[in-house]
Amino acid sequence: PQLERLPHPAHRIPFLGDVLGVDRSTPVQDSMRHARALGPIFRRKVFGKEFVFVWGARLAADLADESRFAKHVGLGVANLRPVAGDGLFTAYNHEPNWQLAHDVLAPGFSREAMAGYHRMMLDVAARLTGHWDRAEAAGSTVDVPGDMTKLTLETIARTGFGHDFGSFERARPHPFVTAMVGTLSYAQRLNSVPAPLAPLLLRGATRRNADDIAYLNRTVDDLVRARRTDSGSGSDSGDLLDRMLETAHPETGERLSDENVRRQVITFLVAGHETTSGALSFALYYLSRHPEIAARARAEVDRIWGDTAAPGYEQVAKLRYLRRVLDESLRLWPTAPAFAREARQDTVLADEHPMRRGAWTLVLTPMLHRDPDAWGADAERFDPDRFDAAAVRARPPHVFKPFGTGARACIGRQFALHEATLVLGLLLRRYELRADPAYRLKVTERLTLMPEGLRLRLERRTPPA
Ligand code: MNH
Repeated sequence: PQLERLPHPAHRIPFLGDVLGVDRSTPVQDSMRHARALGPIFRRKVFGKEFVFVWGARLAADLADESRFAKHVGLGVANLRPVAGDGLFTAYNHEPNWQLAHDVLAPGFSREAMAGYHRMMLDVAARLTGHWDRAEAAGSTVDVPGDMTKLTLETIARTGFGHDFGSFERARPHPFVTAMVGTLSYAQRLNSVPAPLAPLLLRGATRRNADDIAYLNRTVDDLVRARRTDSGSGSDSGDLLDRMLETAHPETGERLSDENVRRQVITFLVAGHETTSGALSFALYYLSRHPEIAARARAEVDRIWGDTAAPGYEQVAKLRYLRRVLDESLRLWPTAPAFAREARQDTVLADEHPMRRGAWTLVLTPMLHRDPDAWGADAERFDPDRFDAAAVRARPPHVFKPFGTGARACIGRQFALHEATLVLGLLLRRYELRADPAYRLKVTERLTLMPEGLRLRLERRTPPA
């Protein structure tokens, strides 16, 4: 969009933080504040650079037109290139490895594949409930985001690569996790310093980041090598790694290179756990704050699962109300809070804002999800019934985008939704969730969003016989 014409925050005298880029720990929530003041499209300086933000439903719907717009790899995504290279999430649209990996991996996220992961997801969930049972018995509270992150990391490691980080058994995170988190926060920090000063300001961090990446690469290469050796002996775990190593492209017969497999493994570990962990954590926050909604969801679980010790794949898909709770949590706090779209050719956004080929804009998802034009005057209120079938039909399309849009939308969507619904069902069936009335929602940002410091007290319940 033509920059000069767009509304922007009033200028003020820059303070040191603006210059050094420190003290910018909540860029998303700051942008939400500006969005409320400036309207559906605006520009603002973040990290010393000018960005255009879009959140109005009509504008966002136009950006979903794949014939004129595509994913833009920039900012936080581009900063992850040294770690994730041309892996699915960070690949440029024109890189041949995107289409190749997409085609090879898509069956790994099909319904049948998901039904195969279900058992492994149940096993990991049992480690969470074991941990929570002990906390309940001891009368202590549980660390929701911390434990959800352990759960989702173990789930993707297991279903993806048959690996066990032992997160629930460790006092400190596995070194692989520390390295991964290190590279993520480094990527975020890179945004917050002016590029020319980065070598100076981040010198120590840059060295640590290189070590972290080397460690990630080494660990993944070992894993892949081990798998290549024992696949000769006929073991077949049916996980994502097997698919990557064994599947040839259906038409061209091409395979992923070793280098690319390494990129994909790291991509899935990174993309597949913090986002889902945040989604679960926000859902648990809202469930603990709305006992009547929790009761309704719990009644559904009791009705559909009865006293089955281990619910089957199909029994998770039937939890329609619980799915709405999850959708509604992802509406208010989409844990991947923005995605970037660029013009494929010179075009005019929503007949109003001229864009040159290659120009790009950020869709600010939490605000798109609160646009009164699409969601009504009470858009800030938590209400899962917004996702019942009739209400969904009554809304314009392209106003709910927690998983992005188009060809580059999230490949792990069904995976995340299945995992999260399964786990919420298991937790609701097993515990009453008691919120600390003094807790005020505080959202932290680290590329993804998370309810900081959320702890819950649990009470075991006896499910109906
Ligand atoms: Mn996921 C892309 C959100 C879970 C793997 N994911 C995206 C995008 C969003 C997103 C938004 C698009 C980003 C962009 O346009 O730049 N993802 C989520 C959310 C959850 C999630 C909110 C959980 C909730 N994602 C998962 C899981 C996996 C995964 C689980 C893997 C198992 N996501 C990906 C990959 C991509 C992606 C891979 C890149 C897809 C592509 O470009 O082809």
